[in-house]
Amino acid sequence: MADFDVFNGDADGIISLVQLRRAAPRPAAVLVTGRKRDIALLDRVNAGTGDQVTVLDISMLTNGDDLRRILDAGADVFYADHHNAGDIPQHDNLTAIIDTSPETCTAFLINSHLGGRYLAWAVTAAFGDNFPKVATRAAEGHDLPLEKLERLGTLVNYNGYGASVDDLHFHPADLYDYMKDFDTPMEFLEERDDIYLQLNDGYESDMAGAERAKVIEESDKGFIIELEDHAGSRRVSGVYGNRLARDHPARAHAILTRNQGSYVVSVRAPLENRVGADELCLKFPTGGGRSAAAGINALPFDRLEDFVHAFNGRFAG
Ligand SMILES: [Mn+2]
Repeated sequence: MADFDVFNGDADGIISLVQLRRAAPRPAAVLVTGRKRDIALLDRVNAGTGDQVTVLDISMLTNGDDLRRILDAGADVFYADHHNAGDIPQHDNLTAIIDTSPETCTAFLINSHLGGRYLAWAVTAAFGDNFPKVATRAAEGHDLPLEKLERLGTLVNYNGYGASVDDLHFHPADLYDYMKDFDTPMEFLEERDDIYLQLNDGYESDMAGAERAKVIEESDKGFIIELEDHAGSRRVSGVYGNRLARDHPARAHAILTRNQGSYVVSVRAPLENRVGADELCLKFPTGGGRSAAAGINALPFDRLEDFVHAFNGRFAG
């Protein structure tokens, strides 16, 4: 009998698991995670009868074949997510909490599942996943240090971005390991400020680099930039996109970063109307995501013009 904890390596994925394992520890679980964009995680799981597989914050659409394989092999699966799920298999061994509404994230699905026991963690994750309104609303009346939680969520989310795990400050499994021992993010911040400071220093210097980006397209409806070609840009692109989105809520954003002969593209729909990002990205091979935030893993250089055209068609038209 084995346990597998499979989770996205961003703030939402890591903190969803922190909450679940505070409530129900599984110390021997095999941790399966990676960068934020490594979402085809279930293909690494070989589970069968008697095994328990927990899957958090990765699309069931992407992982559907492996989910069916694991269910057919007899394992029990608990699956919580807010990405496009496709057809949810009907199976006695599957418990699925799927909600693709643009106003929730996986950590809040887990928060509800646990009756709000670790709300401060869920609030941190929601900030990290760029749901500031959800986070603030849920925190009302709870006397939480919102600025600190927002910063921590942002930093943990930032840590998930990179072209490979080598780009990251911490492997997401390690970051989970450091956080899982604390009932609240406030306790974590108090005990492990070494981790906080390392992330914060990296973030500050990477963000300073992003300010020097090359502007490809700029209007009051949309903004496309290309970051400089180095690891810091690959780490900061998603978080920088979130900041631009918040500073310019009526505008859609696309951030391009060069990686091994193509662009990694990160798209944010306007905060004021959080739809269309997935629709745009799905027009290109290796594209995917949610209506509010989506991406393309490898956009060939010679498709840049097509992309700018499609972006304008979707958001600036
Ligand atoms: Mn998420």
